[in-house]
Amino acid sequence: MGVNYHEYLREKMMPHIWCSGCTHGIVTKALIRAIHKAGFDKNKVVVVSGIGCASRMPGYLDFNTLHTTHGRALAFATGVKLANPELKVIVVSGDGDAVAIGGNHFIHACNRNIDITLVVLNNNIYGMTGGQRSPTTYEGDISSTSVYGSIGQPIDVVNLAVGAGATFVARSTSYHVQQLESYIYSGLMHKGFSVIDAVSACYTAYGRRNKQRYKSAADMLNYMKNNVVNISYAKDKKPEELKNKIIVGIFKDVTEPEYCEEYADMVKKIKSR
Ligand SMILES: Cc1ncc(C[n+]2csc(CCOP(=O)(O)OP(=O)(O)O)c2C)c(N)n1
Ligand code: SF4
Repeated sequence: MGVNYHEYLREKMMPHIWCSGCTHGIVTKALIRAIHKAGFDKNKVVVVSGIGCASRMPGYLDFNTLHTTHGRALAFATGVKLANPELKVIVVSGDGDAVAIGGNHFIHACNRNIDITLVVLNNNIYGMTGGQRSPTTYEGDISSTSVYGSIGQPIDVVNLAVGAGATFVARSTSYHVQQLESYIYSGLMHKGFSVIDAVSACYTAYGRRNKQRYKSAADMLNYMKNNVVNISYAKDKKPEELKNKIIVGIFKDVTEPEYCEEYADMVKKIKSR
C-alpha cells in the first residue's frame, strides 16, 4: 500500500532548505517508507540529528525529534534510548557529522551495540558550510579546502562501522531507492546498532566543482547508477578495480548482546544483592 507522506511531514516547516538536485530528500522519503512499513507508533519514534543539511531532516518529520549539535547526535540518542529503551531511536547524519566531528561517538556507538539505527546521508562533502573536504571526499576531488585535489583515501563508512562492532551494516544509494528503503527497514528491525550508508548527492557544494565526473545534478545520480557494484561481485576484485566504485549490499548482519538489555540485567542483579 502507498504511503501518505503528509502523515509523516510537518508541512508548516516547508519549504525545506535543500537545493534543487540535492538527494537528501530522496533518503528522507526512503526513511519514511521504511518506518511506515515497520508500522511503528509515531509517538514511539525519535529521530535525532546533529548539524548540517542532512541534519535538517528531523525538523521536517512529524515524530519526536531532536536537532542537536554538530557530531553529537549519537550521544544525545544514546541518552534517549537508555532513559527509555521502549523508544525506536533513529539518527540521521551527514558524513561530516557522522565520521569527522562525530567520529568518536560513531566508533563507540558501534562498539556498544546499542539498539539505534544510524542513517548516514553520505554526500562526500560538508554541504551546509560551503563545500569543505569531508572524510569521504574522493581522492583527487576538488572542494573549497582541497582546491588542487583531495589528498589521501576517503574513509569507508561501512568498513569503519564493521570494524568498530556495529551488528547490521549496509550501503545503498539515492538512485537505488527501493534497495535503500529495504536496507533502512532491515536496520530498523535489527536489534542492536545498525548503520546504513546512504550515498547522497550535493551538486551545489561538490558536484559542480568536479565537472570531470558530474556535468549536472542529474549526472550525480547517473554516476551512482553506472558505478554501483554489488558486494558479492566485489568480493574477488582487486582494490584498483574498485577505485571510486560504490559497493552496495549488506556487509554485516549478526546478533550480539544489546547494550540496554545488558544494562537492565546488571541493574536487576545489583538490586537483588
Ligand atoms: C562544533 C561545530 N563545528 C563546526 C560547525 C560548522 N558546521 C556546521 S554543518 C558542518 C558540516 C556539515 O557537513 P555534513 O555533516 O557532511 O552534512 P551536509 O551538510 O553535507 O549534509 C559544519 C562544519 C558547527 N556547527 N559546530
Ligand atoms: S548544499 Fe548540498 S547538501 Fe546542502 S542542501 Fe544544497 S545540495 Fe543538499
